[in-house]
Amino acid sequence: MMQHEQLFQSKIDQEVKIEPLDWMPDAYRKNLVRQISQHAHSEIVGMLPEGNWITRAPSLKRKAILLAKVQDEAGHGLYLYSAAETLGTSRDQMIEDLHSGKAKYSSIFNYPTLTWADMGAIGWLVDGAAILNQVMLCRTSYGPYARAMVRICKEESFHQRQGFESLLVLSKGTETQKQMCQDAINRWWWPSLMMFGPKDADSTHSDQSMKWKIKRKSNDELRQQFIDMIAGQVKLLGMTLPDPDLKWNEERKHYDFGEIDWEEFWAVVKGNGPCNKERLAARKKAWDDGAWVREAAKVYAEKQSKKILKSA
Ligand code: BYC
Repeated sequence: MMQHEQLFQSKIDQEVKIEPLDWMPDAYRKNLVRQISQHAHSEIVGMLPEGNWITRAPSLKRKAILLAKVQDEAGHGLYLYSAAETLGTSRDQMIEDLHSGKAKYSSIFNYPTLTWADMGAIGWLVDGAAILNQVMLCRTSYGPYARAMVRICKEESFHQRQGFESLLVLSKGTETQKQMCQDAINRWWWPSLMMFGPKDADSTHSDQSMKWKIKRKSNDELRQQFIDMIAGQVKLLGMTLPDPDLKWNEERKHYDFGEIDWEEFWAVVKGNGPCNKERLAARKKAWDDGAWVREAAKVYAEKQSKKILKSA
């Protein structure tokens, strides 16, 4: 066992990817199943707030973009569930854990989408936050997860740009459109900062995940990178971020920022955010409504196998 563990750690240290059939510590496997499945759930639950606006997009062009984006999220969920399955868990188990509340999904998707400007703010801020985290995950130590992330990042990059461009149009529009744009930024800013997880000092998994190179940057490091990036971009929109303490710090060469409401974060993570119940109910309904499709696909696959066996 000791030898296995040494070989495993030296592969990680030498940047050799860990593959599904390689020996790995149980805790590494468990941690990855946790993170990848929660990531997959986030993509699937994340379709709901934006899906809410597909029928109300203001033009055919915006509708086509939004449809493509929401479909991309479904695809991301599929790549990620498949990556998690290579670790020996099943899709049914992961879905059950989501429905029972055992598995988490990103806190951000428990907030409502109140106006069309929220579609732009989600693309720019939420996908913007997601992409910083995911660029790091392209180099994560587990091969199937890293490879899934490469394609996901390409698509997220389009998502972020379409969000920014959509807000740019609003920011140059009528007074009402400008107000909608600012209001959406105000509502999504703090929840976006919470996406990066608790402060490093309060993070349960970071130390071990960094040693195993599952994570390569800490929650606080990525959060700071995001704030620096967005504080620059918001000027192009002529809008502001809702933080009176946001200020460039010449010494640190980073923006200082105000305190995140961690009570709100933990309340949302524990299931008490504005939309937690609604989101889970929507997912459960979709699962129940799809039961006949899964059943039909299973019977069809069994029939095909019998046919092949007969003709062999
Ligand atoms: N929300 O020890 P920590 C997208 C939990 S979706 C809820 O720091 P870790 C998109 C954490 O799970 C992209 N829970 O954890 C889709 C842990 O609890 P458990 C989503 C959170 O894992 C549609 C506990 O708090 N991205 O792009 O080392 C439309 C302690 O935290 C949150 C990913 O999932 C949170 N925000 O670090 C648009 C990326 N933060 O599990 C866009 C993959 C923390 O022990 N995930 N918790 O019960 C990660 O990189 C890491 O899991 C995190 C947290 C950085 C999020």
